[in-house]
Amino acid sequence: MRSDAKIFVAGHRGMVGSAIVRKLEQAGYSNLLLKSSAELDLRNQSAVAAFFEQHKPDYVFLAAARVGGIIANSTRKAEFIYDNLMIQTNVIHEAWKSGVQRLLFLGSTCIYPKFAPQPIREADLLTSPLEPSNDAYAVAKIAGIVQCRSYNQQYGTRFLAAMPNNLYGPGDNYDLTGSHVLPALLRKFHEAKQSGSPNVTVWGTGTPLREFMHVDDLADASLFLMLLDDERYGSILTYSDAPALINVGSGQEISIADLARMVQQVVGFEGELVFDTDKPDGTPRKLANSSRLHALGWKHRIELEEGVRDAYRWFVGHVFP
Ligand code: GFB
Repeated sequence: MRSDAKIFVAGHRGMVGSAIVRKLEQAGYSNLLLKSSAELDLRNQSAVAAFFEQHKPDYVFLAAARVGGIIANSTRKAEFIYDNLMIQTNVIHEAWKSGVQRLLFLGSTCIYPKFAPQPIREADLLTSPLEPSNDAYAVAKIAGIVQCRSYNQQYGTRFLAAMPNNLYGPGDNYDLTGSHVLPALLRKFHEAKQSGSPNVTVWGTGTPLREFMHVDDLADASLFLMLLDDERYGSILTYSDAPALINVGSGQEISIADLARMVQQVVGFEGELVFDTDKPDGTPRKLANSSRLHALGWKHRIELEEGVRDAYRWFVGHVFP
């Protein structure tokens, strides 16, 4: 990817897209195409077609998506399936039509079966039923993977799908009804500390295991994949058991209860934890097998506690000073 390559970062205002933009700028890429959703509604087929026709990007990072935590996923399934299908279908299709050289489609490890063998390999996709709380989101993302594969096979494109684990970091969503667990806990502990509340409620039993990664590590992995030489990039596209699909994990697995204790300590809250078992646990475990990415030479850099401290600094500086 030449330093003057025209790069479209779809979803650059979100946590993932903005981290990719920061990474690209640090790496010296300045010809970035960035459109807010008000300027370009990616769900609108003709608007997306006109955009690609006019700008003809060389590379695409497809980070635009409707995302959310376990409650948002289970209560707003229609939005999750419609928005994600529309966005990715339009962008992937127009990327093919306008001759994009490489496209990186970002999803999530919740595409894998609820009871997939752990750590989950790329080849475990579609081998047994999904976790029901986020099946609409997962089915949309699976469709995007299959779209990339199908276009690669039929049209000779070089589109790749990368599946990160649970992400967190600057620019996260701190709305308690829509957010993921880590930003929710940062906010809950912070507010409890400020108000002198004696306890903080953690959803579920605390036993589910999740793998977390700082979004700056995902941005680093995304650029790493985009910059792979043709042979290594092509090797991912042609894996016989899972073409065009690669996990991006950190291996940093922790129970929700231990995560809550870590956040409690980082924030400095001295009260009690209360587990609300009326709230869903979701899938019991979701650890990605990232050996393919590791074999290519990439590894995360930001350890969980350091990342949580960074996310808390950002939260205090931007959300609830
Ligand atoms: O992060 P989270 O919402 O999503 O929840 P998933 C992870 C775990 O944390 C669940 C528990 O067991 C939650 O019950 N949890 C505890 C909390 N306290 C809280 C809280 O205050 N807020 C939230 N949100 N959770 C999502 C999928 O699944 O993972 C998406 O729904 C996506 O599709 C994302 O794939 C990465 O990890 O369960």
